[in-house]
Amino acid sequence: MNYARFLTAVSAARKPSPIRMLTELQMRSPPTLISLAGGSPNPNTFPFESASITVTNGQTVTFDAATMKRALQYSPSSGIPELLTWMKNLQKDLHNPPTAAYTPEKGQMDMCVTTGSQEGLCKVFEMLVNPGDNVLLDAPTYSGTLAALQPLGCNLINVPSDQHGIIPTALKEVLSRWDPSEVHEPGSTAPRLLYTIPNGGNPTGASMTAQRKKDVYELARQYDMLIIEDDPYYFLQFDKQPWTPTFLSMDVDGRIIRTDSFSKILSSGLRIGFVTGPKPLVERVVLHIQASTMHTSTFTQLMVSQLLHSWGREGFLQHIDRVIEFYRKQRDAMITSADRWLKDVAEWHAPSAGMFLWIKLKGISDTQKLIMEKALEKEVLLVPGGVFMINSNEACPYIRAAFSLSSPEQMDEGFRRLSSLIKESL
Ligand code: 09M
Repeated sequence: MNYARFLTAVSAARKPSPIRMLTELQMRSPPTLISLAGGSPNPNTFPFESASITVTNGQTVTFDAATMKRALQYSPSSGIPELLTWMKNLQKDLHNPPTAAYTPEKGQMDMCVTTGSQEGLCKVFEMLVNPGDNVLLDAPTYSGTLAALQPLGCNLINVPSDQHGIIPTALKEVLSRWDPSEVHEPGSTAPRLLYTIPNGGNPTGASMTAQRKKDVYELARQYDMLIIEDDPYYFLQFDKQPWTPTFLSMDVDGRIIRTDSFSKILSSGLRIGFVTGPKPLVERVVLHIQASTMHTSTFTQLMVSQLLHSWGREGFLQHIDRVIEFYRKQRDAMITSADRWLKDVAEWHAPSAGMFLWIKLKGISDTQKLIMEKALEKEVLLVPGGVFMINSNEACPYIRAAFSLSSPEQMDEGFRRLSSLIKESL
């Protein structure tokens, strides 16, 4: 793959920081090396000494004095090595990406740690999106993606989707405006990027089938596009074991950039996410990190890494099973309440992953006013669907309900209030 054709001028101009290169060299050197090069502060002056964090299963994550010093110090921009290695192994075992065995130039699979997947997405967009570019996505989509993409001045093109995500024939139809043999010509306006949330979509709850992913990947090959696979709800697939094959698992060309997140399974506040993709592109993201945040908090990376190492793969997957079990019950409770209160006034599809129910209100053309004014009076809060649309001013009859935080009783009462609100508004 010719990755240079995908880079923005800003991203292509990024150079490694000479100081960071020296620091990373020093970290790999024997302790006999006397370095007067590093600008790291002396951790002996730092006020924290040790830590002991109790894990729900009774284990503890402990930072002795030496570990604490490391946790409080600068660390590599791509992430601390033990966390990266653990994650690379997991990624290879879960997805078996063909690119794992490639040379770097061919798009060898690489990874970096990001401060939540949001940071990864934002930096990936900045790396790839020029003003005026045509970018494909299946709207409604995550408002944080729109917030990161829209200021870049690109033209967002909606690909029709349903409860199984992007409809391949519809994507083909959208792409038929361009001739695949001309996408490499100078000045071609053909999209070079497609973004999608393949499992438990936010806000729709949609999950793509393996066949649809295969068909979409084939179209990406035909038009030489990169696919951004934003998959924070991968580990929240309720009904399927083994989990649906990912785009990453099909990536024979090195055209997939995948973002993973620990936000929904370990902690959202620790801010740990990952970008997986072809080495030449992951390297550009790391250069951006170097020039902005420098790295994700060493403390939180060490905390998570120690937990993962003490759990091992099996312990991690057992934890995931418990998380899935929780959200599956929550989903079931929400569907039961929706059936009880909303059957006559709304419609929805039960999601097979994620934490959202996407509800279409019947007879109400736009939910913005209903939610922002009247719902608050009735003491029930939902997200009006418009915020997930490419054009947020367009009337939208949908609302997003999250089943993550409320108890089944609260969901039931919330939907009772919503139902009476809708009936009053008709
Ligand atoms: N609502 C998300 N989604 C959200 C949300 C959020 C505060 C976050 C998709 O934590 P990260 O950075 O790994 O997650 C970012 C992210 C990426 N991609 C599809 C997501 O849904 C997180 C945070 C308040 C509300 C929030 O509503 O949906």
